[in-house]
Amino acid sequence: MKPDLFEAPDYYQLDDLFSEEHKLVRDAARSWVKRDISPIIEEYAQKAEFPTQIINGLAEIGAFGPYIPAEYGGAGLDQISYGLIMQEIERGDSGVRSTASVQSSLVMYPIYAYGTEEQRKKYLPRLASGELMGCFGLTEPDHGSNPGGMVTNFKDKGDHFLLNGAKLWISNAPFADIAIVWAKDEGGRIHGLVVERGMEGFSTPETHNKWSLRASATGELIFDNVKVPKENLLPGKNGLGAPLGCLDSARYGIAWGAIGAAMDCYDTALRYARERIQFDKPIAATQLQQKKLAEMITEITKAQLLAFRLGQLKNEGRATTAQISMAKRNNVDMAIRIAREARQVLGGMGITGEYPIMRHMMNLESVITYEGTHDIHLLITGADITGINAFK
Ligand code: TGC
Ligand code: FAD
Repeated sequence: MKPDLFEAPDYYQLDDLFSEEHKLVRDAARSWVKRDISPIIEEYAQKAEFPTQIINGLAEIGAFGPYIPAEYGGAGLDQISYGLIMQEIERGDSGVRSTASVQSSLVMYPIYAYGTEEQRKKYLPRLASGELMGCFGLTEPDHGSNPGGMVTNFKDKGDHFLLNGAKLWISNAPFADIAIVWAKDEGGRIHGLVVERGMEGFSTPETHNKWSLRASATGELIFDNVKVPKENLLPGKNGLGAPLGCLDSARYGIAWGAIGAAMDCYDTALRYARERIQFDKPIAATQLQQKKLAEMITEITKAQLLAFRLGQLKNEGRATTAQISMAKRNNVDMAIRIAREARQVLGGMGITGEYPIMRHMMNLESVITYEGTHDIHLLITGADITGINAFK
């Protein structure tokens, strides 16, 4: 892969709105991605392997639990810093950002928000340092967009719960030490359980042959009469709203992350267009290529402003699920469109691993599907503005 010459676009001088802490956190993540992700990521994506050696680095830049209080090992940062870390990591690769999103918002967050003090102390510091890695099991083979229909269930056996069922498409599953598993009790109410690797009857087969998110490990969670200690139930919240509350946080991070992937594609295409000579002049001198590049920076700028305002609302505890859906949907769609256009600017070179664009483009096919598909987020906005739920 070519050397990482990335220069972040900031067309509307958003830097003026960031605090010194925001910029420090972002620049640390940016330097780490240049040093530890860019040189290796293409190779790991090509061989479809998660680079486990980056776990310590992710922990050091505060990517595991950025907004979890320091007393539990988190970085104690605000939501804009969290977003900026996700942006920088996804500038490197969406699969690496996935690992950080899952660990922070789908594993640490539910333990922090719904767990007991004992559970927080037991798991959070070790998750923040990367000593323990986690995954989040909501989706099932027959229940993706409609997680409320899940069939994974547990029965009360007196001194323990007996868990049965299966989860599909689970990021980090093949190597996770713990899984936050959403399952129904005998009354059909959804609860979160902490399932630990090594519990009898619990297995995590890897999902192979992905054309997308190849540097992220994806797998199944299979529960065959798994005895789960009663103290592993997260007691603070139950019902579908409990996992959906975690998704709010992860989707918010993705709204920022997608900007990173788009910025990398734009920056690569801009540099290439200035250097690539055809018909005796740089292709950047042609109106058609300028149109592509001008539209890219316009869309990136709009997405940056959307994410920044959402971050302010999130810091004030005022961001709604529907506002988060709008930003996740818009920004991921923006990124995938830019990846497709940027790929064309590079001509044939755009399909090679010499440049990051094709990898971003393929990754974004997962990002536009997971954490709620593009269409599901549109329906969330539709329900919010009309007051009529079109899901059912
Ligand atoms: P609905 O009737 O709308 O809601 C059920 C209950 O949940 C409450 N609720 C929320 N509570 C907290 N936070 C939220 N964001 C909430 N949204 C809804 C709601 O008030 C209700 O409460 P109650 O007390 O009345 O029961 O539910 P529905 O069955 O109609 O479904 C709504 C729908 C389709 C929007 C939702 O299920 C959905 O978002 N589907 C998409 C599924 C999804 O996003 N899956 C993601 C799996 S995890 C993943 O992909 C990780 S990718 C890895 C990575 O990030 O890298
Ligand atoms: P379906 O729900 O079957 O949807 C298929 C199509 O139908 C979509 O286009 C959808 O928009 C459309 N559709 C569905 N319902 C409606 C409707 N009512 N109206 C109109 N259109 C509709 N899940 C986890 O729990 N944890 C993870 O860590 C995780 N990681 C993932 C990693 C990857 C790489 C991928 C690809 C997925 C991951 N997922 C994870 C699962 C992801 O959240 C689901 O794939 C997603 O929610 C969509 O579910 P589905 O694939 O079953 O599609």
